[in-house]
Amino acid sequence: MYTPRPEDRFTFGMWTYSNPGRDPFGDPVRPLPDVDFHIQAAHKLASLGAYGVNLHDNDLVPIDATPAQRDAIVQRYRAGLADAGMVVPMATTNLFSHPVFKDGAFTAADPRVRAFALQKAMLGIDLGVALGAETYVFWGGREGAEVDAGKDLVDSVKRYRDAFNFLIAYVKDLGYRVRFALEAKPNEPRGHIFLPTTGAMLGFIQTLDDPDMVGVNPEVAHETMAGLNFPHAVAQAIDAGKLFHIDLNDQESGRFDQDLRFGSVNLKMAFFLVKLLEDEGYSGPRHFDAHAYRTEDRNGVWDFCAGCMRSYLIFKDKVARFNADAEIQALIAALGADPEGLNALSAYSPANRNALRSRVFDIEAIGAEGRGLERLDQLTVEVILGVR
Ligand code: DIG
Ligand code: MN
Ligand code: MN
Repeated sequence: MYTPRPEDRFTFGMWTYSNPGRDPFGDPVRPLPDVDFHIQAAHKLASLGAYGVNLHDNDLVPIDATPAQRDAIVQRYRAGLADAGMVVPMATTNLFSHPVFKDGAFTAADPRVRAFALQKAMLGIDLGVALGAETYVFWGGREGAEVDAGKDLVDSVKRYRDAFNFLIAYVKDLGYRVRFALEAKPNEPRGHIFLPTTGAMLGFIQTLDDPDMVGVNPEVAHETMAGLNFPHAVAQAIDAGKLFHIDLNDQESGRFDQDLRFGSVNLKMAFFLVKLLEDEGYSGPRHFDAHAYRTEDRNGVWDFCAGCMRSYLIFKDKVARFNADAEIQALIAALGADPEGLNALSAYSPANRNALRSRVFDIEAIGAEGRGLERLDQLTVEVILGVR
């Protein structure tokens, strides 16, 4: 019942299952990956029921590879992917690891860095398209500041926009079928990252030359780090028609970016997130941008991958039980009941204006009514705990 299948569209980034477990205070605890491992991993993930693998350019192709070396690596990996029956729905550029990006990429004050970032992003898009990606993510891990005197804050937004307008034009010029998804994060590795939340990204997208080409890739851990309610952020993205991709994981609030196994911390968040994605018919990949605890060996990594997918399916089953629970649905229906037909007055017209202006409301009586949310939340918790 909770066995993942390709049609569930679960995906993992190369950097997730091959995360070597290094941290600011510790060396790698697992071997670093090579192309052979990535091909083995594709087969392993397929055996676990996954749909695809995502990658940064340099997860597969070293930053100093020659074009011939790049082509050979891509050819080998494509063959391995095909063997494993796996696809690459999303790709992205690493614009944050190399020291050249230490003060930003698209928003770097140094025009040489901005120019190199555009070149690298174009080559990364070429690579992603060659592997079949239809979504291209931009996470601006280094786009930010510790010293606000170091770059003009308004120019930084303009430079960000110039970069995306350039790359949108590039994609159109080459006829690529790919859409961009912008991923927000409030901080880490920079002290402050520009466009720190999904909401900020949604506002920024509207300032681009072709906003339709660009959506968002919200991540659980990142909105949670900002102290925000992740399902609420995703709901706004869905309403805007901008949920092009999503990064699933888990996170304890007030911590560094933990990228924990999906469903391992905030059970209620996970329940309402899965409910939102399933009820709203989100058809994109369920991408786990997470990694195993540093305590784990590679077998533990596969436990991590299997756990992410299994937990998603368990929550999906709980959502179905919630949606089919007569008592719960009756409570929800009562909350929004409209016996006086007031919903009809919410669209402006002279008649509705007059009706609203002349209506007498008994706000004391309305204010005194109980909303029954304690009962509803208790029943919700009982569904999640498996006793309903
Ligand atoms: C980190 O949350 C970022 C990078 O791993 C990658 O660029 C992006 C794609 O999921 N998420
Ligand atoms: Mn993260
Ligand atoms: Mn992410």
